Amino acid sequence: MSTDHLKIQFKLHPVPECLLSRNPPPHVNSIEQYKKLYEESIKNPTEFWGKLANELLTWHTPFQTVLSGGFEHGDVAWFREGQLNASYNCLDRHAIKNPDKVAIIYEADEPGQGRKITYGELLRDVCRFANVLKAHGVKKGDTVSIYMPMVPEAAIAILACARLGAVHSVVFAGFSPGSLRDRILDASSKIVITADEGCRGGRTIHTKKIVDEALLGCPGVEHVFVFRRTGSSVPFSSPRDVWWHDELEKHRPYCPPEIVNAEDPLFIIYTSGSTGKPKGVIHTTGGYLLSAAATLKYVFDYHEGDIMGCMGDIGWMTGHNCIIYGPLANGGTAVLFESTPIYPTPSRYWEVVSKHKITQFYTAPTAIRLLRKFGREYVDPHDLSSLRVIGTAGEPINPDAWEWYNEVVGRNVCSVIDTYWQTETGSVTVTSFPGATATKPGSATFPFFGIDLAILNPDTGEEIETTEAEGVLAIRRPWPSMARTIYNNHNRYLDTYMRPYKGYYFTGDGVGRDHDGYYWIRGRVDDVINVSGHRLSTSEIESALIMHPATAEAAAIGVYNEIKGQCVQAFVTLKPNSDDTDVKDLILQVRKFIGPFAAPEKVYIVNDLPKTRSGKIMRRILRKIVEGQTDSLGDLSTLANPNTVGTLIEEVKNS
Ligand code: 6R9
Repeated sequence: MSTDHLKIQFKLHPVPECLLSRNPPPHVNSIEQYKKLYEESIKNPTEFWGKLANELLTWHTPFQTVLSGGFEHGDVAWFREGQLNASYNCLDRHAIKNPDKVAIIYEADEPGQGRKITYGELLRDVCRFANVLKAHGVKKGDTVSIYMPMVPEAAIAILACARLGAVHSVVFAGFSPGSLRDRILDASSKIVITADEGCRGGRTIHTKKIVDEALLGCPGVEHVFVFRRTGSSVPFSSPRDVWWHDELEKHRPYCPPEIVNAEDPLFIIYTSGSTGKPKGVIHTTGGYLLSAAATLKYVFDYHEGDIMGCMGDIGWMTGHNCIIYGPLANGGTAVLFESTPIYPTPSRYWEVVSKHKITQFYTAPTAIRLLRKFGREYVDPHDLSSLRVIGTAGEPINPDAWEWYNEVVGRNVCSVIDTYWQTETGSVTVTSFPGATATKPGSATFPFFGIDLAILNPDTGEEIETTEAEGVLAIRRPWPSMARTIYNNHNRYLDTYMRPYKGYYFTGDGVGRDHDGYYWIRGRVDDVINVSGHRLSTSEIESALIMHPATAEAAAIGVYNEIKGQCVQAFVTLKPNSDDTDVKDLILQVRKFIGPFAAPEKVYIVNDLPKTRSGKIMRRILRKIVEGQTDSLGDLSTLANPNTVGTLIEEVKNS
């Protein structure tokens, strides 16, 4: 692959002087220190992670073996003899010393309606709810599905599961009944935790109704705990349904933590892959918690008194890590934000920053692009002087959006961090360090501690060893928070991550490395579409479209979109006598089956789809046609029906 484009000189932003002269200084305060620590983490991982695990976590039983196992069989185990409890690490040890310190700042959808929850209160509520779950039969190893709006009770539910050693499976509350059903069934949860309704951006979401619809297909669910968020009357079927507040009152606010093994699962989180149904990624207690704690400390340069403002949803990996486990494991304070960046106005984020004196602010590039469109007049009037580190995750950030974020939000005195990671990596994988790395807008820069990156030639699987390189991104050795398996499908885990390139973990992303060794994440090389940082697979969308009675065949593609990064577009061929099918119905089909965020922006009804002789739809061709690049369609020789291309170009033009 050509690497000429890597020679372009990008503007280098040094670490802002004011950050280096702070007292206390950043945890990593020079590039030399980063290099030294990184080298230690690679040369001597046992010592490096062993030391950090004892520094950042409290163990009930000490571990003796730091790492065993490897990629080949997927039998990686970190801290194997060690025993601990995640909720003890996130709550008790801080609440004992500092019960009045604020753990969670709840910023409700309507400004002014939130509240603050101290470590003492959070511990009591978590214990109470853990006792509720226990009284309903939940025990170590059971799975519990959580489908909740962004309210503190979601955090309480998560930590109550962790307290009992039960495995939580949080499902993003934007998913449809069908998607929720699939995730409850796959996880075999007998318990679901939800709310009557949700509030987001001034709109009401009928959460309980969605759950009820999902549960029509889940006969194994025994109890649904319903938190009252709005108080509206909602369908309620006793004895299956139980009110959160009624139960809570019955129980004592202390519950001893269940001590689990470091390798016992802490949670399942579902994510999309290139094929098949969503994967239930498993994260374990010791390794995951250590990396979550280390990310907050080093990547966000967390110090005592800081306020972490992660705008992501707890239903995604970012929320698990940067709202719950990372901040709380460090005894820090996290903001839990229920609303959107533009409700009630596009100033909302900045009002929240100045109101709560947020020090670390974290969001997705899509939000930055959106707010940039509204203009700096929504940012400028607000006091953002508390900010020190501003970050993004979830998708590549365009250099323009980066510069705007740095100048308008960061006022050139903050560190801007572009953090690359995945649900499967469990914690940040490529990132700059606020006090150490000179940044190049659009580059996630360098690997985090212990992450041994390799760039592979996608065709041969050989490692490209030159500094300048372009290929696919892989990781050479295990790190503590890597996913250990896919729930009930270890073979799929090996097939997806370990087998594509023997000896490596395969990320599924394309990457470049420039002459200075900076990494540039290019995006997915598989059939994963990234809409506003939400991962979707082409096959999920196609399956939804095919369920429509008029659809014969469907193909979904990701197309460049200025705000969302990518949006979904789809091509559909119809069954005979279905010519009166309304495109709106097809779009609705996807909204209904997956969720509103997955709805295609456009559906083209066409005569035929371009296919290889073996019957594979060539989505690459569809993408080029939609993007107007019809003169660079590439090799069409494998097409079974080359004539379709001309017809498709016309059909897209005329639609
Ligand atoms: C944490 C999270 C993972 C995929 C990943 C990649 C893309 C994430 C990125 C980025 C470029 C960044 N991605 N961060 N691409 N720069 N800083 O987002 O997890 O939802 O599993 O998505 O997102 O393509 O493979 P997840």
